[in-house]
Amino acid sequence: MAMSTTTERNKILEILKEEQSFYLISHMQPDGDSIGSLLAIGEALRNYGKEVKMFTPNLVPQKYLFLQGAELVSQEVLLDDYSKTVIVLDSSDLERLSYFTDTVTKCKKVINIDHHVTNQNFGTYNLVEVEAAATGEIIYGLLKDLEIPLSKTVAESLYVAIATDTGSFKYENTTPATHRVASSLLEYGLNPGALSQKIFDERSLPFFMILKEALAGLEIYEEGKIALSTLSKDIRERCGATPGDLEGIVNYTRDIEGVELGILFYVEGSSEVKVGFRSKMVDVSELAGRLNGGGHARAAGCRLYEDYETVKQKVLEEAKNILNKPPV
Ligand SMILES: [Mn+2]
Repeated sequence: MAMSTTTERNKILEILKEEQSFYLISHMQPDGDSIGSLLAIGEALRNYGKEVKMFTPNLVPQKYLFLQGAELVSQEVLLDDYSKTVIVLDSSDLERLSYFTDTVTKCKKVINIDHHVTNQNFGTYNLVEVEAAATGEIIYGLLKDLEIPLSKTVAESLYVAIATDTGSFKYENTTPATHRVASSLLEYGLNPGALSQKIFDERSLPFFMILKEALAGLEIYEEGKIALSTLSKDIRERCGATPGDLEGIVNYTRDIEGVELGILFYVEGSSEVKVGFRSKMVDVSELAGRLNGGGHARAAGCRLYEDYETVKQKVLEEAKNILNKPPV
């Protein structure tokens, strides 16, 4: 399990204090935590007198565009000074940075801030706190230690980071510490109801069209313990779905009463299938790991380069193995 030492954390704090200019980047297919963490540390460092440039390999999803600084996030590889420190957020490995990977690797110092159990400790300095519910929770701790006063908008970005990675404080990763951080953030005058409506409740029409297809294609295995569905590229295009519209669809497979393990296949081509896993008790990061993927205990995924039928049989077999494994 990846754990950072106090020395490494102190070194990171020292770099954040002493260096003047940073590149910040978070992972592909951005979620609320990656975007919220990126914008929060970006704005906080800027308020602290630093120069920052923020990057993601994909556009900031529509529903997070209201966050302060979202328009400053670039998809262009404008990291031209390799002597600068690059801070990688919420990414278990460098491949999650998509077409930025090579350039980031060239930078002299890489600071890796993350909470995934599967983190590869790829940084020059690593701050991997697996007990943190979100990378945003780690950023909050760093900003406190740096004694950088939070603005309302920094607090809002951090709140969005934590609220999304905990599924609105519903997932098992939600700890007393998570609530303590969220509580301090609300002190900045945030409106949790309005934020929830924006980031959770309101979904695009394509999302509901896709959900309809996913539910129509539901299959049940292992006496109701496994539920799966498949979304072809065709269906996704017909519904006009962007990657953001697919977020959360997989949860519906897991949420069925009696189901322990939910699986969603996204067919990307004749020899590429992305797979999402959700569970109630089973450790799906282990399941994903066996299939060259990764993630969290209750939410993980993998990508397999074979045809759909082969992938489906392989995944089902491993899923059954995990499900029937005696508890440790
Ligand atoms: Mn995260």
